[in-house]
Amino acid sequence: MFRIYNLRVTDVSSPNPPLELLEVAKIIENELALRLEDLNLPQNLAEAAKYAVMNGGKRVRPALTLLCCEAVGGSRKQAMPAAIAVEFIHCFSLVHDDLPAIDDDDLRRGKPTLHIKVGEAMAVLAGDLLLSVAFSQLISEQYSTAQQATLTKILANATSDMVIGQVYDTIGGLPKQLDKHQQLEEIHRNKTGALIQSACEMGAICGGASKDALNAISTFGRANGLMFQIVDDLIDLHGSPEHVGKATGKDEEAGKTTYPGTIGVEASKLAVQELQKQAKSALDLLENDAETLLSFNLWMAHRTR
Ligand code: GRG
Repeated sequence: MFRIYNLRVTDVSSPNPPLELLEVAKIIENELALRLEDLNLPQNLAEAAKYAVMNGGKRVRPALTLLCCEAVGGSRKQAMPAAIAVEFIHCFSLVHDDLPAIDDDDLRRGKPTLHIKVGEAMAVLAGDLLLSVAFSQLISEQYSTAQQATLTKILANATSDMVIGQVYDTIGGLPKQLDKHQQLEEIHRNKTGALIQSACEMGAICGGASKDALNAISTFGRANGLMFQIVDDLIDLHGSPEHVGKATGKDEEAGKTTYPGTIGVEASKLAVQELQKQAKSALDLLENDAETLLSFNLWMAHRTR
């Protein structure tokens, strides 16, 4: 056992996040379950939504929201509604991404995907539901009207960027003037990076961040978001479905534009290191202690699923 940025960790390349972060994920899980119950849905839709959300996700995005709020001097509690909102959006995106019309996946988080479990129509509808109830989380009395408006704008923009990224990735339409490397970055920053960046920025807004602190968190989130997808590309290339909990090797099979496919495995690993350093430098600009957030970022650079 050794310490990284003050957290006790058994191994940086452990598939599981540091212990303290597993605890954060557990608190988020409890809150997700409560928020779903509060929706008062017909039983079949409630079961589908629960299956889509309460199924062993790592809770990376909501954990970032809580930790970014804390890193600008707020409390984790202040950031909870925004954290739930971003995880609902993420779960919606996974459900729709897995559909036969898009990625056509049978396995997600180690279990049959939602459309395999309940059929395509219900999976589409449960995804739609999660997309809408995500935004109602932001209309929370915990937030001022100005905060509600800012949070809504950040999450709506990130969600539409994610859809744009998915269109680029699966259908095409990238701006023609971009070279191969720029195309790659454009896909990744939209498809995955935007939502992760928004998770961080929303945390900062919930914590009442100053302009400088919000800028620092935004830079952190941007680097962290791109890094996350490059690591995901490497996992898709090298991971086993049993370990990762979803089909792997699919990017290459589908001829997708990936980092390792475009710049090679070693250069992709270097890009991860570089982005991790950029994320760390951004946190150095904060007045508050961001050690937990930094530890999380480090684990994200080394994760294996
Ligand atoms: C609007 C029809 C329609 C579809 C939306 C936008 C979209 C489809 C899909 C989003 C694109 C997507 C799935 C990007 C991949 C992002 C990614 C790496 C997901 C896995 O995230 P993890 O590892 O998953 O955090 P867990 O299971 O831990 O939550």
